[in-house]
Amino acid sequence: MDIKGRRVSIIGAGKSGLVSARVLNELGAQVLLSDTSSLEKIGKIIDEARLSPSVEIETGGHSERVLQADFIVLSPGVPGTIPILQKASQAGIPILSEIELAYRLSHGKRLVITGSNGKTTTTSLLGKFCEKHFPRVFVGGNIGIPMMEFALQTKEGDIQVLEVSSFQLETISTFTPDIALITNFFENHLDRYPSYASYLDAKERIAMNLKPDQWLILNADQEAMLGVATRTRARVAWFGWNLDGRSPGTTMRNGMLCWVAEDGSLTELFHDSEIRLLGRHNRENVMAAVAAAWLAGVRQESLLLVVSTFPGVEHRMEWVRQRRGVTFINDSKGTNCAASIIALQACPTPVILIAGGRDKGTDLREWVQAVQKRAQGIVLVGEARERFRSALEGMVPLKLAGSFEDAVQTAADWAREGETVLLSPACSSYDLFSNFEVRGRRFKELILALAE
Ligand code: UMA
Repeated sequence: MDIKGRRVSIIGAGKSGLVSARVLNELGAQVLLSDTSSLEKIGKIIDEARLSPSVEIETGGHSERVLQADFIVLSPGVPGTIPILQKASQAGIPILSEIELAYRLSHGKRLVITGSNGKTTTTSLLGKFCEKHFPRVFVGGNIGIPMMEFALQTKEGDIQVLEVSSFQLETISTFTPDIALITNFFENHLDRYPSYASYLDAKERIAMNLKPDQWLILNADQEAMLGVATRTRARVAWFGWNLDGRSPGTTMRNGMLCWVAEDGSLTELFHDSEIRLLGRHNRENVMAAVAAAWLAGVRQESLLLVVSTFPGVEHRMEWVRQRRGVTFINDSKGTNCAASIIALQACPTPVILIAGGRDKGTDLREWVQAVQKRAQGIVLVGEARERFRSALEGMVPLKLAGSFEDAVQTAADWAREGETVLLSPACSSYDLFSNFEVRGRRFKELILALAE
């Protein structure tokens, strides 16, 4: 991709925008970095990025200057519907997501994971599998390390293991995985998409450029995936508890994780008891990651080495502390109802749940059922408090907290010996925090500071 001398406007000065600005500037582009937040709010982050003075920065809104560009690079958190982007589209200015730009600037094979839940665990695990087998592996994307961070370091023969979100996929055009994987579909992000169907459409874009010799790995236990399988030109592989005669793919048979070849023959890879991760949902993540690794060429010994030692991901069912017989678990990454249900189900003891944050407007019925079943009590916090309260009133003892700190203290005081305090908010963190990681870290800090 020819960058030198091109005028580029970057929308959003978060992780994706800042690294894109740095790299494009290094490659000789004239860069404008534009953000709606005030300089007061994001000045420190921009300073820390130490951009060259030749990068122009505008804060407090996107002005018409954005339109003086050969192309626009869009941060994933910015919806494509904002007025300045509509004007850009009308003016025929190409709009590229950060992952599209990184794709065009990088080399090697891309193993790409999307889905509603389990993306981060699957991506991390697949990254570890690959590291055991290939000399150079880069792991990034929605997992918190923008692809642009390493795009220029990649070369032919390298492996990139990438978690991508529906947001990032909205503005791809040529981005093509060598192996694509969809973990599952659950309702999420209805604050950004007009319907569940449009959210799924965005996710399915992972497959839009796949060619017949590339792989699309799908969840055999979800009916919606059958439709995806019929719409793709790629070769389809599966993972799941019940492959229902489909192959190739991974499944569990008699406690063994197996690879099922195209002709139906089985290769037993390792026993379920070798997997260090907890919970049924994590078995699904392991089956998914193994399917991708196997197709990429990773074999049994490396797979076993990794699954038997991989402890899981920070902020995802992360054990924090045992205090007065109460276990504290940080599942700050549980940013939607389905993830929060899974967390509740994976907890072995009665739970005091901390939930709430920025409301995504999703249907709460199934979540309410899971809360009723597993939680002794629930502490609600953040913008979603009132809607969640109306949905739960009379079903489970609940308390409202005025702040996150108050919520944590209330839950810790409420829990009795043998119970678990679980932070799994079913909401994003943006009402009170800059992201779920900051929320999870604050939770851990508060828990670790509680007197013995
Ligand atoms: N902004 C504008 N104009 C707008 C809206 C926002 O300028 O109209 C600005 C904000 O003021 C802010 C900046 O955009 O300064 C933030 O951009 P961003 O939200 O794209 O944040 P990044 O730091 O670039 O992080 C993004 C992903 N964030 C989102 O998709 C919301 C990160 O995923 C990802 O790790 C990172 O790129 C690297 O690839 C986070 C996430 O929550 C973890 N993802 C969602 C999820 O997993 O559910 C999709």
